[in-house]
Amino acid sequence: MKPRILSGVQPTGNLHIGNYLGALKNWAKLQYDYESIFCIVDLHAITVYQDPAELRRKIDQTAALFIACGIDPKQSSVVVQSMVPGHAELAWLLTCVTPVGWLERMTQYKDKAAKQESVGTGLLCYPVLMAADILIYQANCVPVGDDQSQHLELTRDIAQRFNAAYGETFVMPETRLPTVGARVMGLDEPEKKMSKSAEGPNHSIGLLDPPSLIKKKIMRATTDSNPAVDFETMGPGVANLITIFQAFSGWDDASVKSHFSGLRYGDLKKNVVEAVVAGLEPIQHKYAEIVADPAYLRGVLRESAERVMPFANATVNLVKSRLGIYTAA
Ligand code: AQP
Repeated sequence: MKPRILSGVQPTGNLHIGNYLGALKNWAKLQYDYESIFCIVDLHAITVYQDPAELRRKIDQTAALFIACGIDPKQSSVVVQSMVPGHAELAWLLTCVTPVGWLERMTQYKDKAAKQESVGTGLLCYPVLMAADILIYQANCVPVGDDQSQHLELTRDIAQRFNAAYGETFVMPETRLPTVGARVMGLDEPEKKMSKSAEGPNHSIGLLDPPSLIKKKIMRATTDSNPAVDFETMGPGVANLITIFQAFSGWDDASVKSHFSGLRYGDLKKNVVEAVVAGLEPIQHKYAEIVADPAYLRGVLRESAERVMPFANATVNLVKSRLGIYTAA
């Protein structure tokens, strides 16, 4: 039997090249070596207010983008989290074994809470729901970008604590980061990770951005005061552009170094534009095909939920019986 992987994306904002390079591109490669479950984590999205109609549209858009980025629904399950009730149920059961101090320490919670006037309980408990997403499928491996490493540590801590208190129940999941593109930074603020929720118009490159917009954003990307690429002294903005180029082109370190050393920033940026436009073109083409056939997408989501539901229910029942409470009739 193949080992299992699980990962997810929130259906918020516009998916960007950080999501692609940090997560989706890696998933598409790994799906042939693992039994794969990829989730649109809509229950995570509602930890902050979402317009209901817009959220529904984003759920479908995210699912379509998974497939456009190379996830093959015959090979992998494309699961909307809210269609499998066990995620929320297991999250509650795990919340009861999780000390609140563990959650208050999460840097993503601290960052997001600092931006809210009133902090919802869901925002604090978000990492427990993420632990439930992973543990419900007894996933062996979780391919994510580097920003999720702390949450993965917490998932292991929760699993260990449950196993120690109630007996061996959960598989211990490993984190798997991509070799290039594990942390793509904002084009306008290269000290911060590229994020869907950031507001600057030139912050991120959306997977559905047209070539003219991609060009405009990259040509305006923050660099530094050097006149040309110097690998010894370059700042985070230039390093980020080179990472993006390398991740899209697949060039090795030596080729990247010899090609870009001494190149003026305008030329560096033109190279990056070409690589990104060429990399996104087939994704955008496939996306247009998928959205032209909404029945196909609905079928994929329904079949995927039906495929994973028995497994999710079995884990929830195992956990409930370990805790000494009733399982579903
Ligand atoms: N900048 C990034 N570089 C590499 N990987 C990234 N991921 C996210 N940003 C980067 C990876 O994408 C997957 C989905 O993450 P997400 O849905 O949390 O995306 P986001 O862009 O981080 O979304 P938000 O809504 O803007 O969240 P915050 O506000 O937390 O940044 C994950 O595998 C993630 O590692």
